[in-house]
Amino acid sequence: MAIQTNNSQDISWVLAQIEHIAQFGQNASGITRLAFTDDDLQARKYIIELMQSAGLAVITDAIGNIIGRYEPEGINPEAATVMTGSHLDTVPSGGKYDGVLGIVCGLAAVSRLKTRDELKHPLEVVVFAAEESSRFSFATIGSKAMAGLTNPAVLKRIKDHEEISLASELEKIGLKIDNALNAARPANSIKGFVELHIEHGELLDEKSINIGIVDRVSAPTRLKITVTGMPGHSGAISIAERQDALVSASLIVLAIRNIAAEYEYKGAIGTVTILKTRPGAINVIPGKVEMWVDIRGTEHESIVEMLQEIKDAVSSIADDNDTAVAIEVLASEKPVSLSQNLNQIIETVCSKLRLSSLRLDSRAGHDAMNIAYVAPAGLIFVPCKDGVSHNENEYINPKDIEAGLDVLTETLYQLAK
Ligand code: HGY
Ligand code: MN
Ligand code: MN
Ligand code: MN
Repeated sequence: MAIQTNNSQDISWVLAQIEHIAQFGQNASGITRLAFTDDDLQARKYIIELMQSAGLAVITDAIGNIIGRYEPEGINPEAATVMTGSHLDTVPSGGKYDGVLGIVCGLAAVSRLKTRDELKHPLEVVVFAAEESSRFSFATIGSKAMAGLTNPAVLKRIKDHEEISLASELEKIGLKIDNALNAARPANSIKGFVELHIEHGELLDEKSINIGIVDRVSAPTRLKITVTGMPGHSGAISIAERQDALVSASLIVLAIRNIAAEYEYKGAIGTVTILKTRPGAINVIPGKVEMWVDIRGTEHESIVEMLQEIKDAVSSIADDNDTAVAIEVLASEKPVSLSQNLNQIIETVCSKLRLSSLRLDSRAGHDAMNIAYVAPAGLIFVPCKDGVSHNENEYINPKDIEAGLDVLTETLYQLAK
């Protein structure tokens, strides 16, 4: 059942909720709460309880986003919504703050604003479904659908590594993937969206800055590279005769790392994050290697240039090692600039609260990058200790959470009054 401290507006309630939600998917090496798994469904159920006990009207939309809505008395029912929120799903062995911070602080901020009058807009807190690409290798599924950026044919092809489809996971919660388009919000129905999130990075912590205000959000380009050689007896084939797919793949991993090191100060970066060898037997020369590459960037030109350099390097390595190679582009999203007007409001709120702030780019992707297509969107960062995230040791100092909650509350108030 929900933990209820005396009021859901204060920081002790926020910290207690973060700890409580961390239990869903907690394992020996962090938190693994992948989208629509039982742990995620339990966490979703808990948040719905929290929203209901906070007096919000709760619905689940056609793609599985959970929306808690507060409608102040006497407002124009057509008034556009002021929205906040983030995600509940995690990466494998992730931390307790990534995503959850934005949801719990969103609820606390709405609880604070309920006590204020002069509100002229409804407030919504959203749990975006399947934000992390960890399960389906497809990022921000829920907020893409809300922003109308979804293609049903693409959604129907989405499967996880065990071939379980997104469609069947949605059915588990009573949703039909054919209806996913209904999650799209009508134009101008969202007055503004503000997400509070841990900085995936060390900048604020290193510079001892209280608040990050995000100007641009990196978007992912993702590749699947398949290297094909010739399997053979690992004891019987001479080195010169081999077509060893893993040797080519290893050189490709290093080449991508070196190219990324060249581009990281030009607004793009790339990482080989998953590698599978076939047949994976100790006495067989690997005949096939599949690898997945995660490219992020805020400069579209640099991403295009880096991609070309990677393609050139991959084909020459494959040739030199007598192996074949195929590159499949799985995703290619454009970097997104967030609302300068909204960032101005956030900056003014920070100075009124005597908090230091820094404009920065987000090297990670976030739901805000999709909502930015249909509404002014803002993304507020709080310092991430030593820049460690997507890791069980992810940590935010409670005083930074408090500052983030104050800035979120006042920014939402500026939009909703
Ligand atoms: O992968 C990301 O950029 C974010 O953590 N969803
Ligand atoms: Mn994340
Ligand atoms: Mn996140
Ligand atoms: Mn996010």
